[in-house]
Formats: sequence, C-alpha cells, structure tokens
Amino acid sequence: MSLAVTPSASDLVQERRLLTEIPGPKSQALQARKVAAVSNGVGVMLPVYVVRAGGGILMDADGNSLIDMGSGIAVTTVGNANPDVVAAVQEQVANFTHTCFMVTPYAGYVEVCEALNRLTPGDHEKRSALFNSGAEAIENAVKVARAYTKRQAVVVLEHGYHGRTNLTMGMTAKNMPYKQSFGPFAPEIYRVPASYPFRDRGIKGPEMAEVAITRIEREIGATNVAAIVIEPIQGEGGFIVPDPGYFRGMADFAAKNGIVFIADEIQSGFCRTGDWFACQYEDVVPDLITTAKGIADGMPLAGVTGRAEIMDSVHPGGLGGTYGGNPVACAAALAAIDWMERNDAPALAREIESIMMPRLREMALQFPAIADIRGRGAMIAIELVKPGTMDPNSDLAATLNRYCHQHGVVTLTTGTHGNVFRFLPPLTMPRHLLEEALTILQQAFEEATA
Ligand code: PLZ
Repeated sequence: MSLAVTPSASDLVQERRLLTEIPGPKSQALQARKVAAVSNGVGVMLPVYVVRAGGGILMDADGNSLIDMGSGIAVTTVGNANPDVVAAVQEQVANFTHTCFMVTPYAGYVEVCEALNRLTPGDHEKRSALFNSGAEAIENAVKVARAYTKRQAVVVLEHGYHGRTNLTMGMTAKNMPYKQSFGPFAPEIYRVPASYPFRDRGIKGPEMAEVAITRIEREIGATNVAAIVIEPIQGEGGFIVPDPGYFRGMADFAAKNGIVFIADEIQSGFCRTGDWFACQYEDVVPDLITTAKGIADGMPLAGVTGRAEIMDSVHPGGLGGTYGGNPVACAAALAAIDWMERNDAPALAREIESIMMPRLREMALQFPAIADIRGRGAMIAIELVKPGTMDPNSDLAATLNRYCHQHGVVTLTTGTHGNVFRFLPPLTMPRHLLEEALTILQQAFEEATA
C-alpha cells in the first residue's frame, strides 16, 4: 500500500472517490455553522469537513475521499491516525491524561527528550525541553539563547516563518496574513538576506552569506547577537532551498562569534526531506534545533534540543508551561518516532521525491509558467511565474489549487508572493495516489492554460 515497505497505514480504502461536489452539502452546512461560531480571523482553505483519514486519504462528511498532499502542513508524516500512534495514545489516555511534568513527572517526557537527543545531529551531550507548538518552541529557544549569551539581538532571514505569537510574528517576514494590524512587535529582531537561488541572479551561497554577515556586523554588531534562527529549507517562505554554502556560512559565522545557531526544523524535520533533519544535508550541526509538526503525528508537541551547556544555562524553573510535553502527546511521539525508525522514513521521503521530480520536470517542459522546481524528499514545490518573466503568478497558483480541490486533491500554496505550489504528502502515500494527484495537477495546468 505504501511506496516501498507496505507499512499498512490504515484500513481506509486508498482511492480518490468523489460522491458529491466539493465541498458537499454536509460540509457546506458545517461551514455555515463555522461562519456563525468561529472567529472570522481563523481562515479555512478548503471547507471539506474531515471525518476519517489515513494512508494517503482524507474522507469528508459527505463520504468523499480526497488525496492528501498536505499532511495538515507537514504534520502527519507517518500517516494520519497511524495505527501504532493510535494504539499508543489509547493506552496512555486510559492510564492518565495529565499531571503537569513540572509537578509530578512521567517517563514519556524523558523518553521523548532522550530520542530527540539521540536523533538530532551531533554527538555532543544534549538536553531537550518540550512544549505545545512550533511557535512556543521558537520562543523558548530564543529565551535559552539569551540566557546563555547574555545578549539580546535575534537575527532572522527574509522569507522566514517562525510562528504567530508576538515574538515569532516579529521574527516572521511576511506581513499578510500573519502580522497586519497586530503590532507592535518585540524589539531586537533583525532581518538579513536569505539565499533564494531562483531569484538571486547567480549569487552563490557563500557570497550571499557574506552579504548577510556584513549586514550583521555593520548594523547590529556580532557581540550583541544572541541567536541566528534559520529554517534549513524555508517553508512558508516558499520551500526555498538555500544555495550550498549559505547555511554553512551562517553557522560558521555564529560559531566564531559566540552566537547560538538555531535551526528551525519545525517543518523540515523528522524525515520530511529525506534526512532525519534537513540541516544534515549540508552537514551542519546546529547549537539548538526546534522541532514540532511531524514529531507526534498531529498531537500537539514541540521540542527544543541542543548543547547541554546552553540548555542547562537557564535557572531551574525558567522553562515550562502547564501542558508542555503532555503525556498523550509524548506517547504519540514515541510511537511515531519508532515507526520512522522501523520503516526507514527518510528513504520513503526520497522515494516520493524520485517519483515526483521527473513528473514535475515533464510538466515544466509543457507549461512555461513552471519556472523552478525545488525541495527535497517529500517537501517539494514549483514556483509559478507569468511566462517569459520573473513576475510571480499567484493567480495561477490559486486557479490550480481550486482545480485540484474540486477534483479531490488537497494541495497547498505557499511563498512570500503566494505563487508557490507545494507538496507535503504523508510518507504512507500509496504510489498510485501520488501518481494520480500529479495527473490531476497536469489536468489543472491544461485547463488553466487552455
Ligand atoms: N517554524 C518553520 O513552518 C508552522 C504555519 C501555518 P506552530 N508552519 C505552518 C499557519 O498559517 O499558522 C511553523 C513553521 C516553522 C515555526 C512554525 C510555527 O509552528 O506549531 O504553527 O506554532
């Protein structure tokens, strides 16, 4: 059922099946209730209301089965409702649901930290701490870096995304929809150029790192910088894979200047890119690494992992939160991590890449709007332009997205200009559904450009 190893992910029939229009009448009725009950500020991309999911399928309230090319934004990497995760959660939830680790602890939290310390890059001594969301992990990584360095400045990148809390909004590059009218933002956040090979007019990675480093030295002063926070592959910014040498150049600069180098692997981590962590591709060992999303198959859990001397520099009681490292979320994480290890999840991600890339390259020959194909593993995207120019084509991205949705494929767009079409299938995606999703994308292009 899956790509290679057949880790039967679910008893849901693995086929795309449309019984009604999308969204169907039951979903439409639920959406009307949503509008009446849920803040308008909480957007919904595709209002099909899900009742079951697994393998490569999302099933909605009207009985439609859609192909899931989004994994809930890179979360259900081991397959939605993965049976191992379900069993672990059920066992834990029947034993106890919560104690608060800071009050009376439990083994699951410690075991997740042990797994994070073992799996993240580098064989130095490490410590971890657990939280509820990616944004919270970033907040805490910055707290730790400031406590350790006794400095304040935080350096982030153009096109970076780190969350929606006040600090992480300030660290996020894009205004709409994340920041508009929500300021003022936290101080001491500085943005420097990222490496964006498609739009950098031939500037190589090391050269772009020099540009960013010069900016840090001139405008902030290296000795004032607590942390540099970088996504090894930028997610919400448009699946931007930096040119080789950029990421390493920034990490080396941090090391030379006593700056804590933080890899935000919240989207790219946990086997998504064909490695356990995307920073392994350039052989970079970050001081701290933030994780969330794929760690626990959708149960809310996030982590900060890093050098023991940095993580232990915080005073006792300085880190925490009522729910951080909730026992049910920890049980899910341990089952998800075990599944990834047993099924060689990085290889499954690479196999998805090997199926998608040739199909996308073929489409690019036919449709000149596809100006760049990039990403790694099961984190792949195409950037769309107005043919013959470099102008972002967000209208086409929206049109393709609509076509795919109406034809039962859940796709996502991304990017600073909204012109990047991204693919984040679960690693349990059966090959025939992956191929079918690509065929529907092909048809979407045909119709949009007819
Ligand atoms: N860092 C690299 O990708 C979350 C955002 C969806 P939270 N990305 C999806 C949305 O529109 O809110 C993300 C990320 C990276 C941090 C985060 C934040 O993680 O769990 O959403 O707080």
